[in-house]
Amino acid sequence: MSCCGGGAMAPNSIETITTSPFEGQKPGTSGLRKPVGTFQQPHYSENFIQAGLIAGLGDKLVGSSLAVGGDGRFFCKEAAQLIIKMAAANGVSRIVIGQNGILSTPACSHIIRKYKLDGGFILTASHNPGGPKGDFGIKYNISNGGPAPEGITDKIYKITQTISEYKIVPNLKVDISHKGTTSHKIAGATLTVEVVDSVTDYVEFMKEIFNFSKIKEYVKSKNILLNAMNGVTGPYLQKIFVKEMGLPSDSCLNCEVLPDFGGRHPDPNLTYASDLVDIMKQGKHDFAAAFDGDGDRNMILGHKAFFVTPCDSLAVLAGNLQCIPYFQKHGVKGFARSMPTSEAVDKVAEKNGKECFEVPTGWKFFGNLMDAGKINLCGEESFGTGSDHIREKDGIWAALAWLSVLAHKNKSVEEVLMEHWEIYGRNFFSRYDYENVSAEAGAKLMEGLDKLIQDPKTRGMTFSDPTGKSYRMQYLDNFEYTDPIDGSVSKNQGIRFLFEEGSRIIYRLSGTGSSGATIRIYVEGYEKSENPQFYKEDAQDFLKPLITIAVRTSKLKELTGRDQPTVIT
Ligand code: VG1
Ligand code: CO
Repeated sequence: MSCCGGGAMAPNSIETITTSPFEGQKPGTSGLRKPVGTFQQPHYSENFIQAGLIAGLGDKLVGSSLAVGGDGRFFCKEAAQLIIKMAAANGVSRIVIGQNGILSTPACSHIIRKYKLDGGFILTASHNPGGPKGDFGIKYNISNGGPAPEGITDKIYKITQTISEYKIVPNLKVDISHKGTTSHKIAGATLTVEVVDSVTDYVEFMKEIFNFSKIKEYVKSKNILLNAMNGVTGPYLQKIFVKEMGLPSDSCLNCEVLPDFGGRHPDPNLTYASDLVDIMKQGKHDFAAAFDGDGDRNMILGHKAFFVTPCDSLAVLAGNLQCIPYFQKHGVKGFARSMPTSEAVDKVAEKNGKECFEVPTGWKFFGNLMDAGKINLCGEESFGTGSDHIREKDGIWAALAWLSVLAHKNKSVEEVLMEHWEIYGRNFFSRYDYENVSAEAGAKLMEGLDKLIQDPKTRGMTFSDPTGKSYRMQYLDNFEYTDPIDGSVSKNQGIRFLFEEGSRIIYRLSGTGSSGATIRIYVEGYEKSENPQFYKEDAQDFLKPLITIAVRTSKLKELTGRDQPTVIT
């Protein structure tokens, strides 16, 4: 019998809604990312969430537990409520959610692990712009706290291609603006929703990993700047650096979490965080870090905007494990990097007798290695650094790790880098991004390169730039990865040209864009010199011949009409 009369639904009753598939719901490098308007279409988000619940939780779905958190961008709150309603209808019995639906990606990963949850939904398009005209994203993470591996994302995609119905409790209303636990009766079962403080668990964890009093002493004697870029890290930075460490509040910039990130790209690189670079150039500060929309990326700058490439950042941390209490306590077995990331960390591994793994682009590939205890520190050239404390990359962790190194050594960022290069040599690295080219041009470029690598003539060839600088080909392929733990194979992960003496050119298409294509060209060259001055050379100058060769060989100008990249890192 209905309680409300007139054929109205009983409160909290489960409805099964008929739907049909949408094209293109294939999770990319890190979840499904599309323009907000796409997610707002009737049934679009619902279809993807239903597929995520089924593929992610399988026969554990009824009675399972989930984390939900997002980076505060436009549509996060609506999506969080939708997930609660659908999780309830699918029999989930426990949800842990950040207050107002807000959790940074690393904080969400930590919460899944700490509360021993079966999985989670992270609501973010990371560094992609937000707002009603920007991007939104949904990512499913598994019980280890990491992004779902390809086996699960493939299953999600498959389900979205044939989906015909989803389940929802349309009337369920949960107040996520107040901390606390509420219980909801759903068709004879109970759903418990725990609204937790967005920052507390994470900050407590950082205090276990790092020596806060040592960092506090150090940062008080220096001028440091942290830039949240109006993404999710603002409240975390204020808690850690202002409240805990006593820095003035103006040392943390753009800390208000804005649904459109103030209209900018929340991407911590030299182009999109140029305001921070400009301040640092004035020479009044010793250290700066910036973070992306969901808080998993970081950029590290030293005095006068001395730029640490993410590849070097990883290698420096790997070379200075003694400065970080967590590594001292738990030990470090090995390192890993994504394929396009420079081989700087490999040099550290080699010299210090550690294993080093090379995986495809995307944090999901590190999870198995961490779970198996094979690696404890890893990173990507795309401003991602992290350890096995969680299963996502972690921007604030990286800044605290750097501050630990600086405090321990009492050296400047530049001095730490110089010392590193003198021991290991320098892997000069640069990435050229050509954003928003047509999907067709992107595909053609990759096809052309694929043909080239299959041509036996290319092997053993010497490539020269107009000045006569030449590189002899040593090995080339389209990178393929076999996961050493579960044996799963990932093909077509990027075209690699490996030259003699450690120079590399790598090409791949981005898997995080929401329309068209983004071509990424990664260029690397290695040098070891007796003269330390040599290491100060500008990477662009050092790599110029290789960049010229990379652009020409791919026929980039002819195929895309682009003369210049959108972003140079
Ligand atoms: C990019 C980066 C990759 C990173 C991914 C997600 O992917 O290159 O290294 O893991 O973004 O990072 P792609 O496919 O566009 O190259 V985030 O901070 O956007 O979650
Ligand atoms: Co991110």
